[in-house]
Amino acid sequence: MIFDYENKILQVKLVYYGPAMSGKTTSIKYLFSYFNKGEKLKSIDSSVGRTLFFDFGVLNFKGADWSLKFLIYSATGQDFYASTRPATLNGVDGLIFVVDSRATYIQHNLRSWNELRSMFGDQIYEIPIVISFNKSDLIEILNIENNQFLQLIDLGRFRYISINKTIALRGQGILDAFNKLITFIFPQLTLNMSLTN
Ligand SMILES: Nc1nc2c(ncn2[C@@H]2O[C@H](COP(=O)(O)OP(=O)(O)O)[C@@H](O)[C@H]2O)c(=O)[nH]1
Ligand SMILES: [Mg+2]
Repeated sequence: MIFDYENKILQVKLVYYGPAMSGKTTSIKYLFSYFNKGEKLKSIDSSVGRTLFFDFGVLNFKGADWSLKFLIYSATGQDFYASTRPATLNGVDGLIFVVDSRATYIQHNLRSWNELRSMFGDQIYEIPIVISFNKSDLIEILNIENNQFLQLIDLGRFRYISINKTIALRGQGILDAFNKLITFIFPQLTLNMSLTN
């Protein structure tokens, strides 16, 4: 978090993290289009539509006194580009971990989670995190594998954690997840502030 006292701007860094193809870009695209800022989101895609480096965009909210500037990134799941990830995660204020909820993806989810964990060590327990079980249109209820995932990541150790179901394709749950994360970071904040530029 960066405080710009002169201009009264608080800069906050949020990262959508998770395995390749879990729905990070779809989630961020929905978020930006919801705030009518679709054109502000930059995605660097390959010819097959995967995010090669990251998505990046800025959302500005004008408060009564201070303004909030959210820098929003997604971190790629591709192993080949693993070296771009630590820079993206540097100084992060909150994470949305996007899980592919389908049972057969548990290993992908766990591998991505362990990667994340290895970059933060025990510091991860201090970072506000929302876990989004995405593609929940493709499952009936949270399955055994999803529950296994939650057990393996040791939920009880986190200071701020929330479990959320999303269907990024339809925008379902995306705003809730975002609001939850913001509330963890700023417990006093009500996000009915108006958007600027
Ligand atoms: N059925 C379904 N498909 C989704 C959902 N979210 C994303 N997808 C699809 O999953 C694929 C990967 O999504 P993308 O956002 O590019 O994943 P990323 O690699 O994590 O950025 C795309 O074909 C999306 O349309 C969802 O909630 N349900
Ligand atoms: Mg992507």
